[in-house]
Amino acid sequence: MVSNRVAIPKGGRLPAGGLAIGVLAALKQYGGLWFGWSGEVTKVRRIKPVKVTQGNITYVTIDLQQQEHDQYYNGFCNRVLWPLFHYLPQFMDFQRDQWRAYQTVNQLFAHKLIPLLKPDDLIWVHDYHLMLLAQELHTAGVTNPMGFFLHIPFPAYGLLRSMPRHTRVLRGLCHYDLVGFQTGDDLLAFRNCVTNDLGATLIDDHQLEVAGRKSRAGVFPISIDMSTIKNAARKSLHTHTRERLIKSLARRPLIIGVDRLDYSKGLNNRLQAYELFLEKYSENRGKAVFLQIAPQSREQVRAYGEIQRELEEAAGRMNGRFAEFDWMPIRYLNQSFGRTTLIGFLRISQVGLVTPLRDGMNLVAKEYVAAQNPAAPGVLILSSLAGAARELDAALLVNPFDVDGVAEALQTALNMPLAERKERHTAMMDVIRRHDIRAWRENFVQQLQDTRK
Ligand code: GDG
Repeated sequence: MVSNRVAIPKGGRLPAGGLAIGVLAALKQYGGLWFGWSGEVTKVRRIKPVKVTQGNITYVTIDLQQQEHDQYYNGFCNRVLWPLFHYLPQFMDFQRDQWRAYQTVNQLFAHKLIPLLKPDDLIWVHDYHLMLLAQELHTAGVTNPMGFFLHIPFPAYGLLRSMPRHTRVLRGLCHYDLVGFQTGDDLLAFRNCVTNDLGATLIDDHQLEVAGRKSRAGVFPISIDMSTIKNAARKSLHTHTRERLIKSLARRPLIIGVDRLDYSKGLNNRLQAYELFLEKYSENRGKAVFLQIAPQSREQVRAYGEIQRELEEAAGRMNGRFAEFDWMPIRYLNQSFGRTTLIGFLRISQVGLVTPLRDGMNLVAKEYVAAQNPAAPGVLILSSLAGAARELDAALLVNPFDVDGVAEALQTALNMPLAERKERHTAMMDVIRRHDIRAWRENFVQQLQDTRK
């Protein structure tokens, strides 16, 4: 496994982030090596990568130098690829030296990975930071099967074209034997881009050929481990934090949001929708409580600092406007919680509010459903622009840009009869059970192996 960042579990605690959870679950099943950046930024890189073995997994990490970190990670990855691939080009800020740093770091990863490779290794690369890695490995003569999974959406051709160097990126992707996407829409967009831009030949629904090299491309919706969530939900029943939250609510209904603090998660619109909900449906004032958990991420990128300020202001304004001496409408926390605590919070919430402006998948939506008590499940309100909406169509689907629609959905959710809640919950559980995290990794690995047949 190769990803930009390697998350070595410390005392059973993982950093917030869907990729880390998915990669780790796969590695636990197969055993193997996870290679990537240590998270350390140093003046001079340690020559030898650092190796740590825990059980059947070996973690190998390298450091990045300050300039690489600024230009590759904060630069091309998070100021160009992230906003553009989330259909938010207004946040894109292209600089040529950042593109060069992106190439250099992909080369560096290849160079440091090669000595670790065994002839029968399958190489599975994750996410938008490393789209050129297969090309670099090929140039150095590596012939192992190489797969790539994109955790975020893939943009439509009309949008991708606005990114300078997009042809180079597409060419890089076509060096992988298998390219995986979260949804059929992403796959379609990719096929469209490679035919328009590289003149690729589409052999069938899943195979394409560019400059004499054949690749496969497919859909592998990432998911969750149902039993882990259920166990955490059960364990959470006996935790002090759960008791404290329940006591603090004094029988008021709880609406929950859990997202990394990121402009793509639609938190601004969500807060506006909640404010409108309190305005329009005034019977909820003094009653509903909205708990938004938003651990900080990518603090060094300017847009993230700005959105943090905007959200603090919006939450403060709303509390100032509506709060009473014994009730606050919103509890806004830039804090992360342990897994059990978090799942426990999801379980006791009457509404899960998941309204990204775009999202590759969104695991919180699936976790919310899996954490519910089947006898009295809460309601999931889900953005139709999250990959998860393709599977969880029994959720209350909303367009996150339609603030009125989200406010209405909140009112509908809080008043939904038990029979309808159960029906929707059962339908969503069926989908998640059929396509769990195991199906995701096994399908991907199987298809990667098949590319050599
Ligand atoms: C990317 C794509 C895609 C969040 N706060 C805490 C916490 N989390 C956990 C959640 C969930 C994970 O982090 C977040 O995953 P998401 O899928 O919601 O979002 P991204 O981080 O943006 O992930 C996304 C994913 O990759 C996988 O492919 O679904 O579309 O953007 O598991 O529960 N976990 C803990 N404390 C927190 O405070 N322990």
